[in-house]
Amino acid sequence: QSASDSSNTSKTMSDVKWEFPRENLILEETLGEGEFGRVMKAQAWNITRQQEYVTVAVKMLKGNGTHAEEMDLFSEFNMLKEVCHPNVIRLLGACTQKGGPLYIIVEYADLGSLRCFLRKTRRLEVSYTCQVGNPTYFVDGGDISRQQFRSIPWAELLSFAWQIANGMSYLSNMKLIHRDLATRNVLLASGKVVKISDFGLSRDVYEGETYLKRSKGRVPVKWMAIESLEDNLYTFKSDVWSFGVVLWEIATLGATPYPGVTPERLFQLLKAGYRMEKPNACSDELYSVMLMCWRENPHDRPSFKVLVTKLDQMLLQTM
Ligand code: ACK
Repeated sequence: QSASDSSNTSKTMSDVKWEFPRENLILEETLGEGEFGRVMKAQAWNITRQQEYVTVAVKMLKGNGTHAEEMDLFSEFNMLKEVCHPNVIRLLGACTQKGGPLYIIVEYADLGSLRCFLRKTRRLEVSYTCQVGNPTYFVDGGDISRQQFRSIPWAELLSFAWQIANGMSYLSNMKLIHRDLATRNVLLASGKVVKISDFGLSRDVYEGETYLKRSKGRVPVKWMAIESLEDNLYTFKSDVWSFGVVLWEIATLGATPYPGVTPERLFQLLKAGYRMEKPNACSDELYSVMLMCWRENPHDRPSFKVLVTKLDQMLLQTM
């Protein structure tokens, strides 16, 4: 392709450094599907230049993806090219050429999403408690008593929180706002290493530190900061709010936030000062961090750097 006939968009879309031959990719089962996207498990030949097949995850659009969704996937590709951190999902390559669909190839996280992982731990406990009675503890959104029902060590939960804060601290240093931080978008690789994923909605911050969302799509209301709900404003500090919700998800082993509250009612409740209660299974210290993340004024919320330090201290206390 000559310089004269390549548009600006196609220049950012294809990238020789990352291009992977489609014929070297064997797609396997679907790992998950969203409204427009699909993630498939696959085997990639020689992607690590080791003359071997490596298990990878391939992100693509479903048939009904529009141009805007395709742009979101390209934007995710472009973000991933810039980042390299142990707690952020790693880009391995992409198939952008030869008229086929766009494939983004990332490292495979064999333990799946943190949300599923946490809920599975809980399900094991359901069968256990069912034998001793009272399964009502496990209604979605309900709390789990720390002493009685949690089989996953508290230090492990804190380690997940610490790793997410660490990855987010890196992203904010890179001037990237995630905009959809939630345990469903955090993956676990072997060794329970956290990988922040799903950059579809994330944006580079070129001007100032605020991103104003232009169009209304499906929005993750229960993870959104008060200013994002009110004015579509996204900053590093709105990611910090979402991180507070992630801490709540971790402490409840993957419950859905604001149980019983409809998304329509949430904004008024938050505006009136309502915040989620401390989960039974949560330390006072971790809950106080959640409340800091949910302060109405974004400037009063801690940075990810401060959150890493706080979680570090909490982890040390468990040793
Ligand atoms: O909880 P899961 O099994 O793990 O369901 C979701 C689903 O796809 C939609 O995001 C899974 N998934 C996404 N990316 C990856 C990946 N890189 N490695 C493994 N599973 C993934 C995720």
